[in-house]
Amino acid sequence: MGILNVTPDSFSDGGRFQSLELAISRAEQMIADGVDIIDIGGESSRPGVAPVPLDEELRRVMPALYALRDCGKPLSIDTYKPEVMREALAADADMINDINGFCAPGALQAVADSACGLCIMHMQGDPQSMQRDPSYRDVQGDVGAFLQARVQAAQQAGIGRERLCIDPGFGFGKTLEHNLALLRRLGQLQTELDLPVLAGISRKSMIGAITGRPVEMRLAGSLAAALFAAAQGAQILRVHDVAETVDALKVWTAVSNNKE
Ligand code: 7PJ
Repeated sequence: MGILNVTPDSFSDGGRFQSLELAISRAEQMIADGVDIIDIGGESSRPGVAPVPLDEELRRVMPALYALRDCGKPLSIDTYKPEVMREALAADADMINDINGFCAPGALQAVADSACGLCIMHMQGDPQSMQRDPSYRDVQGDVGAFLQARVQAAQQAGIGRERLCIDPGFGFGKTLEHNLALLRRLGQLQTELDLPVLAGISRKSMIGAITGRPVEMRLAGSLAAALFAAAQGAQILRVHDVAETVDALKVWTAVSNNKE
């Protein structure tokens, strides 16, 4: 899954048309690089960042969705707002990726009547405050129990399990130790919930904390984490660097599939 940010703070020179043009050319490059799913996000969920109003999120996301919907790749929309989900699904989005685990009132109803895929992610708190003092009784158990409950809620809303994937939400209300514990036992989460797992670790602060690198120098660390997640059974990797991740996965797959 390739990350396509359509947030002004990810474009240095402003301008809506320029942002859209840049987003489209980034998407085209990701397709050339072998991406399987494009994840379009109009709200930065970096720790401490203020929420984006609904109309502004729609103004960012919808033009990109319309421009890319015939690109031949499934399009995912990274949002926790039911109104954005509804608009995106009316415009044929294939998947909704909700960092808030479809907890907002009306979120499950917004997706229930379509056939879209869902990514249910765990977050403790909200993006503005989540990194202040994250704490768990047992991080693996707490995250697993939350995801299990949301899977049940989705099924009760009439959403079939075949539409779901789960994500422990690396960096969303987690210390480095929490993130490492979750990554180490990602395979266990997958086995316990028996659903495909999505892992989003690319360039995150946990990579920075381990390597001491700023965000633009976290590729090698991100690749190591991506391969570890894949080895634990993660089926979807949400990444910025598609070409490099595809190469890394090709090599890892060739070696691991060749068991004589
Ligand atoms: C994630 C996400 C993630 C899912 C973001 C960033 C922050 N969606 N959206 N999983 N992260 N499913 O990319 O650094 O980890 S935004």
